[in-house]
Amino acid sequence: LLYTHNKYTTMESKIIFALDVYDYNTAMELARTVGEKVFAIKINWPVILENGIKIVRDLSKYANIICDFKLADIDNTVSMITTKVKEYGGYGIISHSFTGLNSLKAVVKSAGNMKVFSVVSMSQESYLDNITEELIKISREAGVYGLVAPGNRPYYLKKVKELSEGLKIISPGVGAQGGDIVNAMLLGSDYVIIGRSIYNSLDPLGTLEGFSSSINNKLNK
Ligand code: 3DU
Repeated sequence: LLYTHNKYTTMESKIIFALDVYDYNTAMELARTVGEKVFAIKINWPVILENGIKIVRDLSKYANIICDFKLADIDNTVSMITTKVKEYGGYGIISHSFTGLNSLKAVVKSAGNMKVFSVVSMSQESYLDNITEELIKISREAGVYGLVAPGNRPYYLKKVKELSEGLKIISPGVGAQGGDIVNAMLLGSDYVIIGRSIYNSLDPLGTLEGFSSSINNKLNK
């Protein structure tokens, strides 16, 4: 198999798989199973804390990897982290935006051609709900590629969509956290992030395909 850029997807997928497991073999096996049926695989601290950053390179064999590190620090530190993710072949990185324009700009700069997504609203109530508009403004000014907004809280997803001016929206909160995939897409998500509903199911690939066909059935009519 030859891997060139954007090599993974044999079909257009609207799903980002949240691979929140610890074990290396489990992670690799899940990635191998669903890799070509998803837009990307999102990893978070659980898999990194157990395996280190090198797993980004290993997983990249199967899918675009988005590192959900929710960066929230000064410019130098977020820059150092972003640089490391890039070195290991990350496709994208997720940063907070409440730390302000300077930090977020540092992420975008160090990311180079990696996609930067910034969190502007969480899937649970948080202080960010008071400042979502400002966070979108900061994000746009910093030049991010996309925004993270909840797929299980219609009011906030709609609000983010209205102010997003073409930035991509990726949405957690579908499945285990109660959000509905079709509602989220209708309200403006470009991609939905799904973790537990897929990796805890007895048939991850079948479950994933079920989510995909529910989008295709409802949205392509
Ligand atoms: O609830 P799930 O298992 O489908 O996983 C959702 C993923 O998205 C998980 O990695 C979580 O850390 C991340 N996420 C949220 O759930 C909510 C947010 O506001 C931001 C990220």
